[in-house]
Amino acid sequence: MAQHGDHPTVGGVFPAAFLWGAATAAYQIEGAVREDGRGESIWDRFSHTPGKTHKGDTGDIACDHYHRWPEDIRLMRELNLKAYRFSIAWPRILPRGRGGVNERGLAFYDRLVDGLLAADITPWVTLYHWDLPQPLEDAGGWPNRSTADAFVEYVNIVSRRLGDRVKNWITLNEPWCVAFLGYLTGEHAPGRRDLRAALAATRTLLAAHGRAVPVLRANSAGARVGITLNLAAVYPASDSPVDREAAHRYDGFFNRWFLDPLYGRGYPADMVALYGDNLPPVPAGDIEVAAAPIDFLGVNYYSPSAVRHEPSGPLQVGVVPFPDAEVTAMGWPVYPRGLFDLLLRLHRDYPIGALYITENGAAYDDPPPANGRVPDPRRIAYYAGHLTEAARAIAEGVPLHGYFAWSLMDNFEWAHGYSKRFGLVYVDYPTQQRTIKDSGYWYREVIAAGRVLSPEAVVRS
Ligand code: IFM
Repeated sequence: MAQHGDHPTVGGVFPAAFLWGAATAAYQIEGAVREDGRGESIWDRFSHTPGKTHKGDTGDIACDHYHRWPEDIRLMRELNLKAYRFSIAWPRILPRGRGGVNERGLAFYDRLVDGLLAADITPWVTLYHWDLPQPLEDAGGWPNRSTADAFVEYVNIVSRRLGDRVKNWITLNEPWCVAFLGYLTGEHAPGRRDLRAALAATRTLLAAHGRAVPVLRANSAGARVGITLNLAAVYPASDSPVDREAAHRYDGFFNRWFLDPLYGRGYPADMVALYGDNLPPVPAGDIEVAAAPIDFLGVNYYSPSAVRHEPSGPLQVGVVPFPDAEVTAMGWPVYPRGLFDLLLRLHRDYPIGALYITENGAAYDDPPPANGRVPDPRRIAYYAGHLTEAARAIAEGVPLHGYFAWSLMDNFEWAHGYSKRFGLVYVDYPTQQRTIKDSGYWYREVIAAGRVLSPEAVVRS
């Protein structure tokens, strides 16, 4: 059998302590939505509303991870993962959103965490990956400030229970998506379309994050606490001053709106002016709360954005096709250099300290397994390209300490349902059979070698 040593390094080399992992999220994989006392989430409601998801797909069964987690941990071991990032389903813990703790929900995550630790895999827990309890949405959702109080209560309960064993905490996953896809474009649950509500949601999310940080520190000795943002690598479509200004506004909308408050600068003045009356007043103290010191920033990066000035719309920006880039099955341009540019920019512009790539990956139309194999060369190329750029950023001095592939396995891709496959592991949904794709075998060798190997380094056992 070929060993990884036989394969040439095509990209960079990673430090020995670099953390290698893969990520998932509760609603995307767990299924068992009505089991053991779990309450309804906004994604249950949304996906069961006709017309909201591809073919009406729901997370009712998903990857049945709620029952198959021991097998999934075995897969993680086979992939050589050192860390696993997963999220806790708030409605399993507090079915009504607040009050009335569901012991069986906590017990599930107890089992999962213990299973991971027994397998020598470090748990990285995301506390909110989009499955708000529906009763909290009925009470106003994220635009309502009291949702921050509810989040802090929930974080307190989870971290008191798991904080002795979980030491890496991510408060929120991609608050931009929560606020703008959930409350402005309506593509995601709860499907509202209201700029004022979306901006109010960002305000609550940042306060919720900041207030959760000391709670996590109090309940989990030695905890390392961070937040995960989906950040855009923004490029002006041309060198014209108007396109450059449009790119700056888009950066404000996507990146600075979260980064500036998190790192103590408050909301960016240009965006505050642009949003005008649509921005609800920011309560006194919120700016300080949002800037609670954190230990790392999680970065989710998939693709770049080329932006030009467009006269219509509140932001006056238009996203145009990225030049000369192939696209994934999501239609997202592949541009690994964007990851390098983004990491360097973060390191240069903000006092961030440690960075982790908490998601990176690609959906492709994989063939079903044949003879136990799923060849996915384009995904391997995607990973190789992005890891090469990550290594280059480290060589330039960026304190990047780890990388989580998205995703461990194919799963419920939100409004796209099961039509998009991001996994290192193929899931045949009717049988729930899992098959490690070639990219999974390749990633395993990369982890063992600590360097980016050629695509031929697919060692199957
Ligand atoms: O599947 C999602 C994940 O839940 C959040 N980040 C982007 C991924 C791919 O769209």
